[in-house]
Amino acid sequence: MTAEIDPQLAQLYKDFDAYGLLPLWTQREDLMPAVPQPAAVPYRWRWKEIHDLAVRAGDLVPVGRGGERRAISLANPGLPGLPHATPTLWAAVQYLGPNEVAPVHRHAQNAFRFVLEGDGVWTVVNGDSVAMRRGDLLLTPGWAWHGHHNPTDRPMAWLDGLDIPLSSALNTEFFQFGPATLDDRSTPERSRAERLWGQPGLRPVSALTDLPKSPLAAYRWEHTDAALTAQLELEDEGHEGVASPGHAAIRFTNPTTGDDALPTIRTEMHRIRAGAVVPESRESASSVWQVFEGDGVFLLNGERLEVGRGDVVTVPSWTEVRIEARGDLDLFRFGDHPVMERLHLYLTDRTNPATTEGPLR
Ligand code: GTQ
Ligand code: FE2
Repeated sequence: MTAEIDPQLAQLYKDFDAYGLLPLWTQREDLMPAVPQPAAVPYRWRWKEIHDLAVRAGDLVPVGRGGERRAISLANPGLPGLPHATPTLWAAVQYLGPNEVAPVHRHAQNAFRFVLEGDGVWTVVNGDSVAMRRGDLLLTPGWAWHGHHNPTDRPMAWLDGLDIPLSSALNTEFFQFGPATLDDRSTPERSRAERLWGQPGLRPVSALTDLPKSPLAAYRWEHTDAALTAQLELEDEGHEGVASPGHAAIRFTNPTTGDDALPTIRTEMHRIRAGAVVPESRESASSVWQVFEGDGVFLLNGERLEVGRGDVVTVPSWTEVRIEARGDLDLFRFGDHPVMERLHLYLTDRTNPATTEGPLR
């Protein structure tokens, strides 16, 4: 039997097109699938590979006004041609050579830096010089002026995370150049932000108005490490505190509100004991993980990805994730959870209402 196409129906579709119209009924499953069907794919970048390429870019490509940053984005192969790790998140390796300066600018996009290894760069945020060292998380909230300078004779590379793809999808991009030269090239041990905000539980009485973006420019590894160590010690002593058995986790937060450090990006550090497992789960948020130390396996929709120091893994929405620690495994993770939560779009495989047959209401 040949499907005769009704000439009138064919004309209807032609006319829809001519008048800028598209019907729902031919695309319903793509537009409204039962669960998220991201084009982005689970993927792993090896630190050695991306770092070697950043070093080569350091030799060949100057950093300066216009291009602004020697940052190489981790581009999800499921989103061809786009510099996006997930539909909402940018992840990049940035490289600054000896005595180089990345010029001052500001933008609506929120940013952070996470340091896998090395030191010697100061990021200057709203005129406050912030040292970057191994294990530190440094914040550059939207609209903060920022430039980076490396006064040493050693290069440095780190991971950048921004909400560039989200901003692009929402058409909320704004950008402004700063002065041509970075005047403040001071190299303090401790930033003014840390001196004012960096003592746990202590708030300056001069700053009692809550801020949507964290005023604490740096979250130091010393504190992160101590918090994770304490959780596992408490577990050994039979007390509460760990996220799940053998799995310590902390979230970087805004000290004025207790919310996520950045309004659009969740940032966390996880420590999984050797041999421990974070069991399978799915969520309607996308994440990027970087191995800070140790090695293990990410099982993403059942696919085994071995990971070691510095490797970066991207986890699109609704990907089933299971993590196995081979040795003790320290993981930095960032995700778009604050956006999903604020829009009441955050679901997990345990809270998806469509998986249970409820009464029609
Ligand atoms: O360091 O200011 O990876 O503006 C992308 C955009 C880094 C930065 C990126 C940026 C920056
Ligand atoms: Fe920037």
